[in-house]
Amino acid sequence: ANASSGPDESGPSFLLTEEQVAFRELTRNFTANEVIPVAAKYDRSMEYPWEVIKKAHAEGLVNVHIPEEYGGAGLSVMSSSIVSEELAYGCSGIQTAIEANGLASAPVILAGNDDQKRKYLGRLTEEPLMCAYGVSEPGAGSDVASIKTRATKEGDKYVLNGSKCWITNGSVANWYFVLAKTDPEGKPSRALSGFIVDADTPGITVESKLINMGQRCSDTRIINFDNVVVPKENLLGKEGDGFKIAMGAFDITRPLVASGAVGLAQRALAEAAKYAHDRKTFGVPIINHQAIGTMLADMAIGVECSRNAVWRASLAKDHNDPRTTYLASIAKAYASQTAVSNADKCVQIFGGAGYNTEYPAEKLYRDAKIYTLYEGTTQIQNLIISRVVAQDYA
Ligand code: CS8
Ligand code: FAD
Repeated sequence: ANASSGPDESGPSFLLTEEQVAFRELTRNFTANEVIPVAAKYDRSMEYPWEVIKKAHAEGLVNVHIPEEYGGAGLSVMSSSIVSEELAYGCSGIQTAIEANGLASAPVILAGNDDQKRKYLGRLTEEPLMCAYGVSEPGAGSDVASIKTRATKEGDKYVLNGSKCWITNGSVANWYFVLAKTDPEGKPSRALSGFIVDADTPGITVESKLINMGQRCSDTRIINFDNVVVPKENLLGKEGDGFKIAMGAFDITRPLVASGAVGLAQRALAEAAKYAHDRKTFGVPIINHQAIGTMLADMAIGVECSRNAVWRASLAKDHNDPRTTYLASIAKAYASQTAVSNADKCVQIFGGAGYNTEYPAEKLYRDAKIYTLYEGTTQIQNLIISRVVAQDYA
């Protein structure tokens, strides 16, 4: 019913194409049948969701924005955002594990040469292999330019030394995107380079799983690089391009992380509304109490506005809009706040049951918080947005 042939000359349209509706239905069914039934189990065991990922890979729901010539679905950011939202509706931990592949492959899509793309993207589409994006370090998260990992050129190789922290898919990755300093004396944004590093290279050690508040089946690790030799063929772009490559990846993935937050926010609304129909107090279903209705209305407003912001940012990236970074930050900041707020209201509407593991509310509450932290904290999104505002009105 929501299908159309796409945007036309009449201007902006929120109608989805037939292909987008089909992807939404495919993912929605997959989520209902394969994700929702196992989400609580994986949350409790904190086990990596390999079985779900293998099935998602077989359905074509992993690596969706890898170009078709390298075996991917070649979806636009806009279409990918629909897939991310639907998966996160079922379990944002599983969706994060899946989308971390999208994040790690983004620098290769943006800056890789044909050989690098064929080898490393092709591999991901042929079989269910994971990859990881290694930028953050124990001493540097928000301030990317201050990372310490060193890549020293020795003949036709680079030697990497340092540690990366909080790396999603860290222990299951087949290869890593690693940002490292190649010119310690250079201007911060030209001092870094991006590398593709095979995970089985000698000198790499992966520490034990970090135990997080939520999204507990997602695998987050510290990775150490001790004299890790990387052939120069694995340098992405040119020396000094790394900072811009790493930032460019976020233009694709911040809208996709934000769409995950929308999925979670929508799930919180759905669970709260269903419970509010069933639960009676003072002789009526609690949905009839105006105070509950107002909370549900606020949750719905949050979902719709966040999704609009995500679609706006996604389309901006797809159309090379120069304000993409700014719009991606707006979507990320707003949708993550909505996820936290909706999860909080969901727990509130469930009353005591919201605090208990028998219902999905408490998991949503724990899972939501990360959205304000990873892929750039809310304060960093605000920094990016405020710099543009300052320039606009200078
Ligand atoms: O440091 C930047 C920043 O974004 N910090 C946040 C870091 C972050 O988001 N980390 C996330 C890590 S990954 C993660 O969390 C994974 S979550 C788990 C997986 C989930 C599933 C997907 C900053 C604070 C915004 C900027 O820092 P500054 O040091 O102030 O640099 P700038 O002066 O802004 O920029 C320096 C040069 O870089 C250019 N630039 C900036 N942004 C971009 C983009 N594209 C291309 N180039 C960019 N977006 C900028 O123009 C400057 O260029 P110059 O030529 O030097 O003038
Ligand atoms: P800090 O940078 O130390 O920030 C601390 C506080 O100061 C925050 O509130 C921050 O907003 C605030 N702050 C910092 N600078 C400013 C400023 N200029 N103005 C105002 N406030 C400021 N990274 C990867 O590279 N790859 C991954 O796959 C990955 N996955 C992750 C998964 C999880 C579960 C987590 C928790 C993190 C992950 N990260 C990953 C790292 C994540 O991107 C960082 O944690 C995040 O960018 C914040 O960095 P930090 O933790 O070092 O906090």
